[in-house]
Amino acid sequence: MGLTLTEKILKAHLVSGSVKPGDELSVKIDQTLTQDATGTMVYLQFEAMGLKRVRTELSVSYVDHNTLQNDFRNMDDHRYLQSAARRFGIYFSRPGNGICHQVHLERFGKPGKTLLGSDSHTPTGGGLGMLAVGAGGLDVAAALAGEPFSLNMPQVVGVKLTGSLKPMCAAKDVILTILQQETVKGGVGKVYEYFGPGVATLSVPERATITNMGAELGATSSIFPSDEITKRFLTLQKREQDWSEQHADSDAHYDRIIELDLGKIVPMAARPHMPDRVVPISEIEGLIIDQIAIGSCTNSSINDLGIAADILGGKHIPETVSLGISPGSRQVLLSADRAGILSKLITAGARILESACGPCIGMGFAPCSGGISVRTFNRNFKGRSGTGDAAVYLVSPETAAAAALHGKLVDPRKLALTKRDYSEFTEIDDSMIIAPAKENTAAEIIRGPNIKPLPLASPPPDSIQAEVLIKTGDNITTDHIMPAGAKILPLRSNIPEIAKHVFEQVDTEFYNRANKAKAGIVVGGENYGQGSSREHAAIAPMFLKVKAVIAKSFARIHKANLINFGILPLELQNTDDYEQLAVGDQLTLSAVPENLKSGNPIPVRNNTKNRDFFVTCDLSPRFKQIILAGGRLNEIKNR
Ligand code: MIC
Ligand code: SF4
Repeated sequence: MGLTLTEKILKAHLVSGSVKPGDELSVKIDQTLTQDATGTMVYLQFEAMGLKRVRTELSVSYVDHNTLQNDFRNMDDHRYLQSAARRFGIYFSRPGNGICHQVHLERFGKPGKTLLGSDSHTPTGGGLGMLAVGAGGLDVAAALAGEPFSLNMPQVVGVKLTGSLKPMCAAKDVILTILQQETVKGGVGKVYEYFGPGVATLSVPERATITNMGAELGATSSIFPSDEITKRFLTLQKREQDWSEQHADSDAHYDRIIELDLGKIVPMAARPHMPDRVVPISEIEGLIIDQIAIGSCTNSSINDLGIAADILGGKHIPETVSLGISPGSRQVLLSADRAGILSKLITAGARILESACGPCIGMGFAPCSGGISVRTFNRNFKGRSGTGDAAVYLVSPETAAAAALHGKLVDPRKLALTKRDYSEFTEIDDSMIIAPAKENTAAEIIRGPNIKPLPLASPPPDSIQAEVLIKTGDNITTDHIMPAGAKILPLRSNIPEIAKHVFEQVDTEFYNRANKAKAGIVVGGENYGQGSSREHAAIAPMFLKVKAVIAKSFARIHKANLINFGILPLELQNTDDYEQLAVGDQLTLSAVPENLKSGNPIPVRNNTKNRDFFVTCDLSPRFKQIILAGGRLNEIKNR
């Protein structure tokens, strides 16, 4: 039987294990990417490993998240990252050069390669036919040191595309449709692999919009074949030598197949406050809006800005709305200038923001109180925009621009325009990327006063006595656990400070309660820790003495981050026991290391309720080794 593209790439990079479903395997990582909000931790961890130079084929350090620079802290981090890149042989993409995923797609991604990134939207690279996976910073630091990346063989879901998109219907509407069907937890443990005749009708940036937002399905990755369209994209990037053909065998076996006729896709929107609350625009047409934002790693290519300019060109936005545009990269900005797109947008009243994550992560352009904001982004979690009571709708650039023109949601098909291809205006300028020196250097690493050492976890004791500090519902995101935004992001290099904000949007008393308790436990529902890769959602709770999370189920990256930082990810053997647990309950977990080793359920005594129940910790041999060592840094040191 033939192989899927996912299996082919994994097999070609296999270090141990096999591609049999459910098996643990480890693979060689060719490329890594980091961004500044997770990157400082990555390079602090890499420094702690004591190597002179990275052992990957290519590694890039991007600065795109913390670019507001309200005080010294952001730029101190940038300096640290730049000096670490110089010292360890890493490309450095300077602030202003663009969002990591967009720039990586343009300048570095290669079909057939593996990419590990300390950002959950790393699968954007799947638009080029590479296997790109998001992970916690420590896993990326280990990959920089040449360690393979381990995962359980995901199921491969084939998405068969037929037909072609109708005018004003977009790639964003495709992934929103899939999210509507599959939900934010439907993709856990899966790779979505696209195939079929519809693939050839989508450009690389369109494919990348789809693979980018596969992260919202909870998927390990998403991937498209690499074909003539990919070749054309790389040729426009003056990188035709990086192209290779990549596709599944014609008789490949998929664990499941989803069939999607692109011709039937209609404009969609994800309503507040989850990316899977998707409805057709026609159902919510007429909604009055306050703000529109076009950009983010999901939708800020030249054609995304181009269609907005074509919709808005020669017209002006009404005085009731504010329109912000953050081009995905400096390349997009320069090309949009060359194509006359920028002047059309500016004349129409758009505010041109920096080429960075910006409003997507609450770094500026927050909506007004109770505001309705329509965004081309990928996440609409409550409070993420920077305004706690704002309502964010996720849409395509077509729908966003139509909304900007009318001050309300309008089905963009009513504008009867056809999307133009602006890619011929692609302007290459790598002058904001600093290439690594060929030789090892002893260049000094510059550390500002906000960069504090990383705290270490310790191995689990025989029995754990701890208090339930918080009880959450299903689908809790890492934004709930460790919020981002303009106030908190600058604290990413300072764990004692950032720890004060853990769970603050959900429960303002969490920090005080955790401080008073000798040790803590978090109780969660299904899909606990979905969303970003930020390991701060594990490191900061670890710093606050959280010993375990007891949940119904976990999201992949967060579970790995908990293990890496020595917090036990425990699943309720009987999910009904969830009802019995409450904040303040004193729990005793017995024979912890013994049961972790054997894989047997761990008995838990709820001393407050006088009840007993069991939790399970079903870990691969490698994860067991890490958790028993008290986290991955300890485990690497032990070796
Ligand atoms: C996000 O979109 O939530 C982020 C900010 O890019 C995160 C990374 C981070 O928290 O630094 C992600 O997606 O992994
Ligand atoms: Fe940046 Fe938003 Fe993309 Fe995260 S999702 S990398 S914050 S643009």
